[in-house]
Amino acid sequence: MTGQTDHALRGDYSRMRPDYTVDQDWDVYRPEEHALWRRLFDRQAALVPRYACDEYRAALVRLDLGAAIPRFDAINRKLAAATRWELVAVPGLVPDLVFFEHLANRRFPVTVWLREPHEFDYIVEPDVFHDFFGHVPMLFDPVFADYMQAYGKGGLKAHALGAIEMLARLYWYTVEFGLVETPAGLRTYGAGIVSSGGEIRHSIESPEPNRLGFDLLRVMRTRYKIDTYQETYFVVRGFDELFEATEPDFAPYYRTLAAQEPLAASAVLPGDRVYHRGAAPTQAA
Ligand code: HBI
Ligand code: FE
Repeated sequence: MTGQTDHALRGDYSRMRPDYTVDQDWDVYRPEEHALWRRLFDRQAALVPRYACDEYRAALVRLDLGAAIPRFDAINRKLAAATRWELVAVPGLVPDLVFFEHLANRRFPVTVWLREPHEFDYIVEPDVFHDFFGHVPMLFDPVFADYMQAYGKGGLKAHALGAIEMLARLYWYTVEFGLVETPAGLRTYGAGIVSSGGEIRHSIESPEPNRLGFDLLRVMRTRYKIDTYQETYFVVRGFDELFEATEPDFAPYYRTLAAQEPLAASAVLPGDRVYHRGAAPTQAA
């Protein structure tokens, strides 16, 4: 979810603090919003056992999110004990630098508003269901939690080097749309996938998209589209692979990448580790 949206942002930014946080005001949610949350939760919870990784599933079971829009402060008590992360309520998308600053301090921004019923199947901006159901369970995994903080610290440096776009690609192809290899086959951990009614199945079962091995430079070189299913999913062999990838200083990578043409989302290169070569028409070339 990059901050570059061409439409006005939906949230109410009028009451936010200098760090873009607001109070969740849980009592303001209407009964029909809790009912919509339950419908969204029930649809995804039925799909998670088959398509989501064990780390995600183990956390989701412990969180008991199905009854109503969660109270961030109640979950924070469990999250702090598990990985020292804290959820902070925000009106919606926040500027890149603000976002990275929160992540670098183990604070995850969660949007407070919920989509409208007609957006049941698709929403452009992240709402509380995307942010909470999609992102929060993985913050309970210690290795992934450390990756998210390392990502935030990297974002602050990338911002200084004008390399935000490359880092946004890393976030997009891992945190939002990442797959992981397991003994039982490929599973998802990406928030954008696990919170989507259609893409959770598509990402694992469809013959259309490519499924390629994660490689940091390859991912940071690859464009993405925000309003269609992904044409390529990248697969990590474990979350420590993600954390280790963020260890080195990225500045040399940015210099290498600045000298290379970005790749189309559908590209497959000779050096790629190919789990599945996509069959979609756009791949023909
Ligand atoms: N703001 N609330 C919020 N949530 C995001 O996921 C988010 C953001 N601002 C910027 C941003 N993501 C992107 O720039 C990052 O994906 C790089
Ligand atoms: Fe997200």
